[in-house]
Amino acid sequence: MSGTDYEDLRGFIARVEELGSLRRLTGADAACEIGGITEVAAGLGECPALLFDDIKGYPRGFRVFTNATVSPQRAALALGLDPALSPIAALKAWKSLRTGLKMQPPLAVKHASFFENTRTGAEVDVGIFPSPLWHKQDGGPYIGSGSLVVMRDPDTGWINASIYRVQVHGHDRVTIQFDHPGRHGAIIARKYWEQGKPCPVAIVNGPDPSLFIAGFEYLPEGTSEYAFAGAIRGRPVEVVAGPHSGLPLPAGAEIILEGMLLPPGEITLPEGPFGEFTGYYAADKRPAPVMRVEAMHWRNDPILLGSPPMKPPRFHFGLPFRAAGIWADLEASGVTDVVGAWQHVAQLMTVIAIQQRYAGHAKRAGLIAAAQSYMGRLVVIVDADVDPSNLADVMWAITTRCEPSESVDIVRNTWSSALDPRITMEDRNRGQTANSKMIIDACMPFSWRDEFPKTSALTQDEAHSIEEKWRFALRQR
Ligand SMILES: Cc1cc2nc3c(=O)[nH]c(=O)nc-3n(C[C@H](O)[C@H](O)[C@H](O)COP(=O)(O)O)c2cc1C
Ligand SMILES: [Mn+2]
Repeated sequence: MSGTDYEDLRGFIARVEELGSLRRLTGADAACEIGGITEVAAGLGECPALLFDDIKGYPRGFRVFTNATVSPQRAALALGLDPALSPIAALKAWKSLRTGLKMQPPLAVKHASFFENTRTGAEVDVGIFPSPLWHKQDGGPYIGSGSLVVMRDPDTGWINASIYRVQVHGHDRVTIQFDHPGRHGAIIARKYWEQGKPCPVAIVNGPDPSLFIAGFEYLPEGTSEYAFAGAIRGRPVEVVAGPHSGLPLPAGAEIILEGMLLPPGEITLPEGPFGEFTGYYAADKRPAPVMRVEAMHWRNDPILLGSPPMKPPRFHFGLPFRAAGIWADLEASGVTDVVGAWQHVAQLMTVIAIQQRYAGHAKRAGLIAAAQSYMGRLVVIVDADVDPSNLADVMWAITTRCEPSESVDIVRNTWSSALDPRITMEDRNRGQTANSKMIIDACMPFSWRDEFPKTSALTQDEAHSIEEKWRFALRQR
């Protein structure tokens, strides 16, 4: 892997523009309009990225960039892969790369463009940035929907930098929301709070896509997202020390907030509600820890990276990164001949394609994939001739190769979360956040696969070469 060919968010936007998928919009309202336009655009076939400027009530140049990586092409570009790869080929390339990635610790530098503008103390006003009200029933505007939250473990010095949403409550007050107590940020903050201290924290708004992807990855405790982003980039992330927090901050970032996350014993604020990636609200307002913002820094004409959760199938990433993880897990568990993996409906449905080798092969893959599928209820196993990224093909396999009375199993009490809309609020409140999963074996039955009716369809390779050869004639009007 040669790494990425962008340095910062602006470099990425320039590459997106070269691909022809950038749209510039002026005059939109941060209250619901930016969010609405973003959701509509994400549902269009070409799925353009959007750069909003001249936002109503804000100075020209204070911009919001959305749908950065929602298309498979731009998700590939963000990883430094060829955006012309087919989605399934891009995911396969990423799966292989990810297994061999070498962590690259960040590199300390002295200069950062975000020191072009600084405000501290009583001058701090987070309200100067056009934080969108993303969905109309959200509890308020969110400056952080695609922002990194940076903290240092007080015992080991490990820097955690992952994505948690950040709601604006006042000129120097924002909240940070942890989905559950196992989040690294929650674990680190608690260590400070237990000593009766506030936790130094920085919010990185407008990170580049390598940081955005790293912030979503499940990394082990002690591993910094900065090192993983460096591995994606093929060179270290450059960081400068925040003058107020001492925390390392990506030098290419657009807008930085530095401050303290206050002990919840002292203060909390009602956070949310916030539309989730399931397409629903998961809860009403809940108390969340408060960050007192002590300093803010921003580049001239700053760009806020916005990544609101939207109704599926729209998702932050146009390549299902979690499916690459499951694919690697299957291989690591000794399941051979996995030829593809994908997730549909914003990671709520997992599909694995295998070249069947023995009786029980498909179910072996299905059980592991089910165990590793967060929140989803559907796991489908298909034969190697079916493209798992093509939902129509997957449904064809289900409707022609699966006999429900024989080929479907249900596993109970499996991994979900408090965001799951199909678990009662009463259950969620008492921590009963498991669901069940249906494993659909949509492969030809192994024992009589040789007698299974032959398909009349073109193979994926045949279809591809015909499309290459006859593309011009087929597109003529
Ligand atoms: C756009 C986006 C928004 C997210 N928002 C939240 C959030 O508000 N709270 C949360 O706990 N996790 C959120 N996540 C998921 C975490 O970032 C993800 O699970 C990450 O791996 C957690 O990192 P950690 O292991 O360092 O805690 C979000 C992910 C993305 C991509
Ligand atoms: Mn982490």
